[in-house]
Amino acid sequence: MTLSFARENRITSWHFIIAFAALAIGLLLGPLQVWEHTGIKELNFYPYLRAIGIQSYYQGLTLHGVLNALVFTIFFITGFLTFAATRSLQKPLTIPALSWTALIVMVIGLLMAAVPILLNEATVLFTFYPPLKANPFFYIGLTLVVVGSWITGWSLFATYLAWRKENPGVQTPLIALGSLITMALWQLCTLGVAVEMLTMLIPWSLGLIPGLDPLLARTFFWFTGHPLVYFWLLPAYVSWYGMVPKMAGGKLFSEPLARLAFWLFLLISTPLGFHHQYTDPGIPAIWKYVHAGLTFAVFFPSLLTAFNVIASLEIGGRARGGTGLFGWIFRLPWNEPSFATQTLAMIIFAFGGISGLINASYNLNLVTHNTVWVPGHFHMTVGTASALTFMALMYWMLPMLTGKALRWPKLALAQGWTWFIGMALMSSPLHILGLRYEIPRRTMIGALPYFNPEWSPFLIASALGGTILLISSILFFTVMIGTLVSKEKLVKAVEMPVAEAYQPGLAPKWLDSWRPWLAGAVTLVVIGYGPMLVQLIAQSQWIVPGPAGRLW
Ligand code: HAS
Ligand code: CU
Repeated sequence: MTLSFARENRITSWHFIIAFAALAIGLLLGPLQVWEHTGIKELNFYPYLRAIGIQSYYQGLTLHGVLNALVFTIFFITGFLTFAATRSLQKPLTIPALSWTALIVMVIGLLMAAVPILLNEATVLFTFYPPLKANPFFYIGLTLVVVGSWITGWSLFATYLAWRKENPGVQTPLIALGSLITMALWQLCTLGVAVEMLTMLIPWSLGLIPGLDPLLARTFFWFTGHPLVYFWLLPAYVSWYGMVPKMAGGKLFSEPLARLAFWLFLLISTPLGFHHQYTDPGIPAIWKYVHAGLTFAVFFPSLLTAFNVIASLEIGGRARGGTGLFGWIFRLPWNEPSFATQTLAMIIFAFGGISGLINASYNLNLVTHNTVWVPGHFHMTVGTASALTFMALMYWMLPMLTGKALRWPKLALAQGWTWFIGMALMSSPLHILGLRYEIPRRTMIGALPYFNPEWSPFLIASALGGTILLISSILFFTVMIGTLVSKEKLVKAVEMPVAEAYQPGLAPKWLDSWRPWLAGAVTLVVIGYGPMLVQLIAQSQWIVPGPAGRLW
């Protein structure tokens, strides 16, 4: 009996339409920021933006951060995981109404959050740190986007439970397991931001409580804020483990190790948010060291991934006739847009990971924190490992969802390479400027009274990189829209690539049982956050009023 996934395709397609619409707008602010940073007056376009409603740098930066880092990612990921999990289980959604409801709740939330930003009433950036204050609809809207994403997860868990009942004793396919673990991690880690929104930011912005405790708010935010990065990363890992080895003509070198990596992310990702708060007073150093140690621990599953994915690519390269120590690299399908672009994303991510480890080092972080080093880091991680992988997935998913052949595949290939070159050129100077000159992040650098001409070569290189990224973005949307309007049908149906295990059936049972890993994750959260949260709540002073009066 051939299964129909037409409904799942429609749900995924709507998620993708909204995700890439958000990206299209959010991306545009990027080049404006790097051009302004050069300090070259002619490249500062902010005064002209007033004509289209962008009143301030911080409104633009909030649009850039919220649309790219929150809206694009959450809509894309919930759509992709719905697609990947149901295809991998070979089981359509058990309660599709739940997934539709999820999407509707997310869209309502998006509209509620977007309007205040566009009205310049929510210039609090994507981390919305109080005592900066926004229009309450901004907070309520983002809360609904997260609630909607939870409902997507519940729909996937219901489908999975039904699958488990119908397939007793059968091991969960890897792509489904990675997708479901990502959703489980998301449900656990978003409890922090849910508490922050419901008990602090929403009542405070509505004027129901006179003030709040910024340290407590930040702590709840970073309870979510770091595991959020793995919610962004793990869908890319689902593809890098579960699909890319197949595209390379290889096999997944170690399937058990891949499973272990996903479980370790669930286990360790949440209780380490203090590495974003090393300079926050009021958190004893000992707890910062505990979180630093756990951050180094969560580095490990990514190292496993690097080893396993490269070994899997090597199997593919050698199967294509590659020889010698590195000859296999050149035999990989570099002419295939989705494969090449994802592999380029991995290479950039390796450097983003290294700068993440430097961030995680308590003492080094005191040098890099709040400097442009950090945006340098996260444009290589979420801006490339995640965002570029998500774009690359579209090079086979769009044909699969539309039945149309990918238009201009060579342009798609050019898009991957221009993103790779543009991002390397945009982000590397930011690392140097942050480390050597401690230039502050989230700042109109070109307008700084202490602008130092020594910075200019690096800022101009970064602006050149941002310009190349703009060209890459235009290439991406050209290929997408070209494919959507093209009449050329696929000659052969596109299937989701599923990598086989190099040695099948090796994964032990404990790599397919949820209870111990979930129990471990919750226990680590209680240990890693419990005592400090009790103390911070007990000593909290809800007296910081934020800006006086109504902002709207
Ligand atoms: Fe981070 C700040 C530490 C990963 C995103 N991070 C941020 C912020 C964002 C972000 C958005 O400890 C700023 C938040 C804000 O606005 O304040 N980060 C880490 C660490 C990791 C890490 C230790 N970050 C990510 C990922 C992100 C992301 C992933 C998004 C997707 N980060 C920090 C810290 C801060 C921080 C501090 C706070 C800084 C401050 O002071 O504010 C690790 O998880 C990284 C592990 C990654 C690796 C790389 C493995 C390489 C792989 C690819 C190999 C394959 C290749 C292909 C090379 C170890 C898997 C080869 C190809 C062939 C052809 C052979
Ligand atoms: Cu972090």
